[in-house]
Amino acid sequence: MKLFRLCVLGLQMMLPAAPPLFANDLLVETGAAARGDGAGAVRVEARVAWRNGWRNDRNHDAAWIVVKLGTSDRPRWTHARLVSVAVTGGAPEARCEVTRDRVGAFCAARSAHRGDVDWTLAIEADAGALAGGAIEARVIGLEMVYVASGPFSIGDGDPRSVQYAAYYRSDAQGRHAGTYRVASEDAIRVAPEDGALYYQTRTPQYEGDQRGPVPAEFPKGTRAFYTMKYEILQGEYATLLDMLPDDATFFRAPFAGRGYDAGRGTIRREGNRYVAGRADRPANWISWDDGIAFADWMGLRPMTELEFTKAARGPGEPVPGDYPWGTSSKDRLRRRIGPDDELVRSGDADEAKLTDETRDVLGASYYWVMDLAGSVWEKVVTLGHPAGRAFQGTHGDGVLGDYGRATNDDWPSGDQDGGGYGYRGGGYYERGMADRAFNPYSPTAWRSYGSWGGAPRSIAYGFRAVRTTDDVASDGKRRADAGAAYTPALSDVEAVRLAVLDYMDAIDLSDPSRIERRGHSDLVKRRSWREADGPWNEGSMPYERLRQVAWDWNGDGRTLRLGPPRETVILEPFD
Ligand SMILES: [Ca+2]
Ligand SMILES: [Ca+2]
Repeated sequence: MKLFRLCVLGLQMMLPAAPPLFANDLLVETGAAARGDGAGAVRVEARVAWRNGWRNDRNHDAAWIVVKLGTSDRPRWTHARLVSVAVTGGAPEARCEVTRDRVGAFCAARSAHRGDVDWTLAIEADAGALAGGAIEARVIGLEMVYVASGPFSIGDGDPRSVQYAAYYRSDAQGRHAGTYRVASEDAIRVAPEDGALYYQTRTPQYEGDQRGPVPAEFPKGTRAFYTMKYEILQGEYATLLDMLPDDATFFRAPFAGRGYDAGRGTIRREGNRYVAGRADRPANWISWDDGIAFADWMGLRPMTELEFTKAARGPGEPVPGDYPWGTSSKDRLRRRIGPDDELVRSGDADEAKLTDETRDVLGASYYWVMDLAGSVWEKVVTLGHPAGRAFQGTHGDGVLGDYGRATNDDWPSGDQDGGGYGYRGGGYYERGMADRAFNPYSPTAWRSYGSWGGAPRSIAYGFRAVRTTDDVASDGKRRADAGAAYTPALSDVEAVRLAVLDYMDAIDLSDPSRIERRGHSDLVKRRSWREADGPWNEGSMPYERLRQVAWDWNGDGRTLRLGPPRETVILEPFD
């Protein structure tokens, strides 16, 4: 069960007296919100709690936190850029990091941990252009799993997998010669040539156009990213609907069709509110445009076929016919959809019992991502269509366009044969259905619909979103990462220098000759220069804009910080 409880500020915190019943629950409650001291700042308190969290040698889970702001009366919610998120209480010891684009923050245990987490947060956010008056805030969270950087393998060692359009490493005649190792984010050659990536198709509309290359900008899964631990849940999707402008709800509401109620759908409208009767049930009947709208609104992005495979398998060489739980068998799987239409979550399927030895019981991936095979089909950006290969992995900014549509230009879009996306992992259809070749559980490499760019709302179709981490490239250089111009390593002097240079570009210094590449010691000098020159931002940029720029390098306590209005920029010490 995943609670997605949201309290409007001003109400008393409604905390449950007992722990939630099920293992996969995220509780996010918004506490008091008030305008802060600084111009444009809002301070929001929140509680974030879930069970069975972890940080171990392999990876960790986390909460992705975003804040929506409105004003009293009839709010039209806006996405708040975050300034800082501090953990003010709870256990275990935790750390929240605001992403570089300030769209949200990841909160995770700071050191080795396995068990419940329960934190109170103090969030400072940008009120943006919100008018005066009482501010209303909603903190929204998702459970996420960290997928580490590094190479991995796609395809299946079993040559029979080619009939399911599995990828493979080609020999000189275009035949299956084993799995294909994805070693970097470099472009991938797709061709029936020795060493290239290739696959067989019977119906290219479903399996892909066999063309390439897959450009370097296409997210390949060798860079670290966070994925949602579960598919979008009905309660989460109802929250999206509930906070959309009225006109957008007509396009995003999934429940108008016949068969919705009988087909496990429980989202409905009650007056002007949208609610889910079973908030913890995976959200089916979600189209592609619905899913990417959710991703954009939550500051995330769709995942690619390659990232799906990485999240399922991890870095190792797979056994033939593997499922995400690492074996080629479903015999021990207990996390199945029962006759009551719910995923079984008790007994052996209790997520508290998840270890590497019980992944095949819980249906957990190498990184402990849940339900990648089974439950509902995962929608992924495909390699097998031009609109998919054009994907660059930009992140949503929390703001939807007209008709409640995602606004990222590089994302495939369109439910009716839009192209550029497809389906992986299999899905559960009618009540009591027996296992078939790839329904509800598909072997990881099978992709018989991996490039099918049609997205009717269906009983077995869901969605799961991801986000690239801000981890720095080893060379400290800029990345083509959306939302962030580049990502400095916090301990990397070179990267901090770049940050400062961009900062100075942004404030339009009158003398470009002063913008030079400098080392650490020169940064300190420049600080002196700034202070000696007084409020150097005056006249070149409004304070609010300057503050926004500065926030891009704030939040870690080590790069840049901007004080209250009319104070100078301070370079914090860094290693
Ligand atoms: Ca699934
Ligand atoms: Ca957007």
